[in-house]
Amino acid sequence: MHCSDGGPANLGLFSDSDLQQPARIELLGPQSRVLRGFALPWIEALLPPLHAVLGAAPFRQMQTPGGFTMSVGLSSCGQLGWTTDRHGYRYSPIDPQSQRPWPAMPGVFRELAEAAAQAAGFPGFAPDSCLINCYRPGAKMSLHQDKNERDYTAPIVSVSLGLPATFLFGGQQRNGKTQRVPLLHGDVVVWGGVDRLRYHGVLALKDGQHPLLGRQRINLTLRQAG
Ligand code: MD3
Ligand code: FE
Repeated sequence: MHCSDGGPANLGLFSDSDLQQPARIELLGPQSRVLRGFALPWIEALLPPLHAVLGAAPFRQMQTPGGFTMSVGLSSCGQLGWTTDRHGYRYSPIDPQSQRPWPAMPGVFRELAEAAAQAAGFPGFAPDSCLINCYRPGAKMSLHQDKNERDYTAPIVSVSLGLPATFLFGGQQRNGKTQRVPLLHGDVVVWGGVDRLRYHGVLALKDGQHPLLGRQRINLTLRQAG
């Protein structure tokens, strides 16, 4: 196996085959899959560029159109970033806080997302947006649909880092049944096709200490938004 096969470089200290566990793939819906631990071999390569992005575009708590302050802190990188304020939800090429373009998407984010999408049956995924969500203890995300993207045929890839969370996966209507899915550090989820518009959310984060990330959960959500 070579570095160009898609995994992060390991400086030759050990072989890639020691690192990558066999895929543990769970079916969440007809076209959504949890890839347990898929991001673990990428973490070392992911964290320095993540910190650089957050240095240029720090987490901030945005306002919803209804006038509430989101409990989740948000940032973005890539050509488009998701934002919300009193005027509505939208993607923007400019960070409203700095009035500058969002930081570029680190290559390793794109490579991880493409590899995960491919492993879940969506080859050729080319994200132009990465939303970075920060959950502190107590932060949550209510049931919602992701409808601000131009093209619903592209999948969405999410990478969970830090403290564990309980993901809520509903149906096509808000009042339907929901399944609870634990998401742990290194888990990657890919949603597409018939599952793309399903309601989803995250329960309030339980307090804890993660050895790498501390008292928080960071979720990367990679999308083809434009
Ligand atoms: C399921 N974020 O940012 S992962 C969001 O963990 C969001 O921070 C959650 O929901 C988080 O919008 C959940 C991402 C996710 C994204 C799109 C989906 C899950 C989805 C679309 C359909 C079904
Ligand atoms: Fe969402």
